[in-house]
Amino acid sequence: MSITDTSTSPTAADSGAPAGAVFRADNRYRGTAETSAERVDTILRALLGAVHQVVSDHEITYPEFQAAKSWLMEVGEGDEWPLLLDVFVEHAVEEVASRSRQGTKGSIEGPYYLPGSRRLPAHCELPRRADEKGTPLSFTGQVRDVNDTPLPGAEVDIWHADADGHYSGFAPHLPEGNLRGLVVTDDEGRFSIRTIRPAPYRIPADGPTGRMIAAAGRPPWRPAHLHVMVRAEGHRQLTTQLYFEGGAWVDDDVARATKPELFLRPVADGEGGLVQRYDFVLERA
Ligand code: MBD
Ligand code: FE
Repeated sequence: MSITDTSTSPTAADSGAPAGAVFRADNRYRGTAETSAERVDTILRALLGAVHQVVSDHEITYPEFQAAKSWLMEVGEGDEWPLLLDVFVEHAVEEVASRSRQGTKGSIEGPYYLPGSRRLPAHCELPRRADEKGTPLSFTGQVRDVNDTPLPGAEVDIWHADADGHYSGFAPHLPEGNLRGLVVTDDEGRFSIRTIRPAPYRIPADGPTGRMIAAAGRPPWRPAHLHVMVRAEGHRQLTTQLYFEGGAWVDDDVARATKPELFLRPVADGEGGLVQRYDFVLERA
């Protein structure tokens, strides 16, 4: 298969499982969750209490209990815990974190962030294949603080799926670093990034996460989105996602991570492409 062949869908082994390896190598949060025995006990009681209540209310049978064990073991064997937890649980954690946040709304990080993207100047094109498919998208904006002061030298670390809904690093046919970049804002805190409009993302059907979603008869889709982490010296990092108003699955995100403030409405540039301005506002750390 050539590196430009986009006809194959990544399998669970190509995408969910590498996300497990990426998580294991991630040391951003290592050693930062110091928790007292009292808090562990409180949370464990609450968590097990909720599980026991489901067993009782829904009269879970022995065959169902054993099937649940098998499925949970497969989640581990397939290295899909990061994918599963980011799809089903991260939005709730993000909502708690967002309670104390001012400025641009956050959203979940998901399992496909990769550190170490290429540093790019403020006005740039994301790395892409020579024959990258998709509608050109010019994504411009400014990074400011909550008092409207522009933030020069801020980092807009952006990553998104291609026009087939696949992420580089998690689909073997895509070149490393494709549609990923760490863009540094100019003297006025501005950036303009040329890229393409991503497609919706489908949870791989052949892994335990995809099989559970199918077993529940739910659509396995996330709406098309741009992921960003925005960082500036002395400011609280923003992790969010931007969605396309009116796009497929925006009202039915399997990961429940959309917020109305994060919807883009790109306009035609008159040359077959789209333009969108979106400004990011950071609060002080
Ligand atoms: C994604 O692309 C994503 O952003 C999340 C949160 C979960 C699975 C795939
Ligand atoms: Fe994503």
